[in-house]
Amino acid sequence: MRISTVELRRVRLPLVHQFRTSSHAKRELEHILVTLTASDGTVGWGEIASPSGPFYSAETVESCWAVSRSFLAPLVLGVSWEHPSELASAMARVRGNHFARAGFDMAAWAMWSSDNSLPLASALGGTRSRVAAGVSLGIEPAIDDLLEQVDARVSEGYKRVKLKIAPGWDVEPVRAVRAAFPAVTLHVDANGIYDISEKSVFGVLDRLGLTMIEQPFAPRELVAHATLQARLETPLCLDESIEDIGDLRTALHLGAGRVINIKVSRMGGLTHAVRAHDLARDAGVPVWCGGMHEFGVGRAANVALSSLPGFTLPSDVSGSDKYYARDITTRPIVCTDGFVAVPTTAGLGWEPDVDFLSEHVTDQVSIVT
Ligand code: OSB
Ligand code: MG
Repeated sequence: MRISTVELRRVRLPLVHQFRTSSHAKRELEHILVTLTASDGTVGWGEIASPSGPFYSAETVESCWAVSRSFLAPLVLGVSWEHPSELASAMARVRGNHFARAGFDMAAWAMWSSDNSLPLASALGGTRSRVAAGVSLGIEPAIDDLLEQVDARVSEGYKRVKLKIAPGWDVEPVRAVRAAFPAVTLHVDANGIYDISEKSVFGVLDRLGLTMIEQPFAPRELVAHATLQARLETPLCLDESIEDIGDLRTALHLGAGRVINIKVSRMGGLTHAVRAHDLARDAGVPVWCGGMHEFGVGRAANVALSSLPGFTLPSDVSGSDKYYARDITTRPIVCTDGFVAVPTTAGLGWEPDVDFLSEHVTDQVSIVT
């Protein structure tokens, strides 16, 4: 295939509920939608789901916009390819910038699967007809607010609840949730905020029956994660630490975690996310798909990825309604009784609603050969 046009749209949507992690808070999101059109007219959509500021990873919406326009678009416009992995290899000339690369890679997979009349999930090697959905809850003003959130999500049937933690918001809220919901599958995510000398907090959390403790330390502190993991019963899960296959290989070698959160954005796209899945599966390490509050396009890619056999833990594929009053796709992504059905139609499975989208576009550019 040969791509003849790249369109980039910056799209802004408000969140229905403020989301706070140990690193930042947000009330609205601005993501970049990538539309690739091939010379035969086939179209593929992808989403660059970078947060606005460089607090989760080094990327920002601005950096993604600049790299996409100046480097990725010219690069993909010049390449002839038979499979999305070839385009991913071509884009790997660009170091880092994984969120930006992910948007292009996702669009290539959407285009390729629709051109081959395959659902995206099957194109990736997915085997499940529905995927178990977990939900991620931010830091709330007070414990009662958090309990209310957990109650609502558990009643809706979500299969797992993840709580964001930070110093000053860890043992107390987690204990309160555990006491009120003794049977709920619960995990915590620190987004790398704790100092590697921290012991007592993890000692207490280790006795609260958590499925995992996600990213306690800074991304590059793999040895510290391995040391902590050796002292804990609870599996550690790595998120920010795993930006590429090399990171994953190192983490598995060190025993830095027993669970891996695979994010399409953080890994630089579906091509690398599938490779990470394969490597973890060969090592006997369970994985789940993490989210970045994706709009419907990126969320659809997460659903497809989560259908692969190694995704044995509930993924962050909450219904669109958990984050947006109205999603950018013609149909929202719906979670029923804790599951999202994997589409059986060719391509992404959800269509962007271009009219609705255009009302929320803050900037757009079209780049042609
Ligand atoms: O660590 O998973 C994270 C959102 C922003 C930054 C980091 C994270 C998150 C989430 C989003 O938890 C969860 C979702 O998209 O469903
Ligand atoms: Mg995380």
